[in-house]
Amino acid sequence: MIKKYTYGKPIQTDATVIPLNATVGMPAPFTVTETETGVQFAYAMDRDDAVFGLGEQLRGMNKRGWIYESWNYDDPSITEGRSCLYGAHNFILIFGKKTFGAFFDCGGKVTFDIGYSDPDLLTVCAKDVDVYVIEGENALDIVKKFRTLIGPSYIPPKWAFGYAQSKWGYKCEADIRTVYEGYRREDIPLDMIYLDIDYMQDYKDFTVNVERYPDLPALSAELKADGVYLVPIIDAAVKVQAGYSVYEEGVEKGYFCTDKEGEPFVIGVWPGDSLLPDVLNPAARLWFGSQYKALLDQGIEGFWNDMNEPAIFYSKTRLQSALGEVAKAVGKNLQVEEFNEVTGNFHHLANSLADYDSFYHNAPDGRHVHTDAHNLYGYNMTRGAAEYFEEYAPDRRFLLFSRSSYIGLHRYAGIWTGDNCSWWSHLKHNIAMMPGLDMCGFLYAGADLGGHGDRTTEELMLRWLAFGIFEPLLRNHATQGTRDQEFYIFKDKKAFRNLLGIRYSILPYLYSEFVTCAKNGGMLSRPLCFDYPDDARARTVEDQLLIGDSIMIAPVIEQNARGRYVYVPARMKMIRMKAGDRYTERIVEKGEYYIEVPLDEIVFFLKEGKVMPLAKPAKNVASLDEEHLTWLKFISEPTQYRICRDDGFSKSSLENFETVTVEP
Ligand code: MIG
Repeated sequence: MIKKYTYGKPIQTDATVIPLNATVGMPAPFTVTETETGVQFAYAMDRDDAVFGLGEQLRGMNKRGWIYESWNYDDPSITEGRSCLYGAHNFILIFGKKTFGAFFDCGGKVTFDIGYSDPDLLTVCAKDVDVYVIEGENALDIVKKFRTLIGPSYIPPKWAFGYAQSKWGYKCEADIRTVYEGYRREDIPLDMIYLDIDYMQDYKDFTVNVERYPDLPALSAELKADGVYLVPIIDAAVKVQAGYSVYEEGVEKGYFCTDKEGEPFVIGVWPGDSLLPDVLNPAARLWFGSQYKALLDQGIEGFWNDMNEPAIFYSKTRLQSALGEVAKAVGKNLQVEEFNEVTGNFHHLANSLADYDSFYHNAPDGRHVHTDAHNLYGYNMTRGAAEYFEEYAPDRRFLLFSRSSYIGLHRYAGIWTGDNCSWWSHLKHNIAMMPGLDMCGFLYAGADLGGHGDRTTEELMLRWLAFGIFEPLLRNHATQGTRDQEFYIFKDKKAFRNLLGIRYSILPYLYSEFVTCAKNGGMLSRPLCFDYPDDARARTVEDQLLIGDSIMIAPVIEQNARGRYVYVPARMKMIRMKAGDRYTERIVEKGEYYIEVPLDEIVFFLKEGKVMPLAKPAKNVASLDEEHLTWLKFISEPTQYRICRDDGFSKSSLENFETVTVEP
């Protein structure tokens, strides 16, 4: 049962796909009060209630005990004390005495105080918002109802489930070849190499620097023939430069965001002075999407969209005024207060509210100041590309994912979770974030494996990989200037080869489960309590996950650990894998165990009554042999499994499932 309530005049977000009439009255079980800035929804939590959801957010799986903001933000240092990240996923699931879901559909800022101000009180504050209260039989049923409301999830081509190497710092064709050859030389699987902003000419979207990449189509074709795809980045802002067609055409058509007076609003990001395409205007959105053709025509089939919160280093106007203030101080003997004032001009240039308050969108439902539609920007930038791909090749699936997002984007693309660090705490955070993302429809998702900022270690890489092989988006990415973290540079290459090989062995399972969940609103990763709701202990487990219908994982997330304690909520079969075709199994009863997990092994648990297909390890998705599958099984009677037999590329073949009966 879903009920909708409307407060104020919400902006059209297109988050939902099923039209509902608003109900009059209280959105029980919330109580509502008007505040100076909008409306507050309150719910008194029971002592043992857990609160899940919020997708890409900070802290644990259970969100209780902190205050969160939905305000898409380019955060170069993700630490525990913060309140917002790159996405706004305003769905929460209260799990406990009363289990129910709520979605706060609003393009602007929303605050979730989940036991921060008062440990037992949940409050949500917003302005101009549609609230959906969702009831159902149990947690998963509520999630499924919500997902029906917001529509099915994006499904990328199958090769996007392979392993990807990325780094900001690969500058030219030779660098790409080094990576490709490194993986091939050490016989470590590889499906994708990413191109960061250095492939562009002067950071101009949809251009290629031909000195660095003399023949991108040839390079792309050559690598693709060996199953390796090139995936370039696209930034949100467009460089201001005479003669640059995207800039000139956009200005001529009035497709960029404007200031109060209707003049293009100039910001500074990587290309220097730049303009933001007005992606809330459907015509401008599709026009921006159609620019991807320049790269599609060169054989590119996948993209990652960056800087689309939108991130702003500075606005031209405010930078000029800051520089003016500094100029006035030149040669002066400044008192401390004056010094603070002068330098303060520079402290808040990036991503400032003053700037977000200064430009406008021409949306179908009117002209909006950006602040009110802020969280919809990255969503619509990415949607534009997806809408164009549909025109370009209607039945073809392209790889597309975004940094910034809002619920609704999940129908068009995936996301990655932004600039994490090579910290053990961020590995743990990665695990905690996955179920929230799944609840909100973002199934094709993942974090920068090994960490984006700071210095990784071989041990952290291996442990992160041992978790990452269960995540749909498996990409090793790091920022410029950090220690190299390509797998082939580490000492124990065999360990990387074997662990990553297991990803390909479990791919028939992961992929079938993914496609099923994307279509029917299921969750690929779930907190333990979703499957074991009456188990009080299961509700507190923050570092184990159920993955798909058959298995549970318990990754090692501590430095120098030889293993870890695992809570087994029911009788299961423990699988210890050295490689996809080399493993041992042992039945474990419900309880807590210390499990040894060497760095070059993966341990996971098969639920009783379930089976799981296994393929032989492969060097990439293209060469995966899915005809000769073996089965992991913990069954006493013949058991059916639905395996996806699509062609990996088309939308129409996604209907092809084969039901296999596995004998005990
Ligand atoms: O201001 O393109 O999150 O993955 O490597 C930084 C350079 C811009 C941020 C992305 C990161 C990417 C980087 N980008």
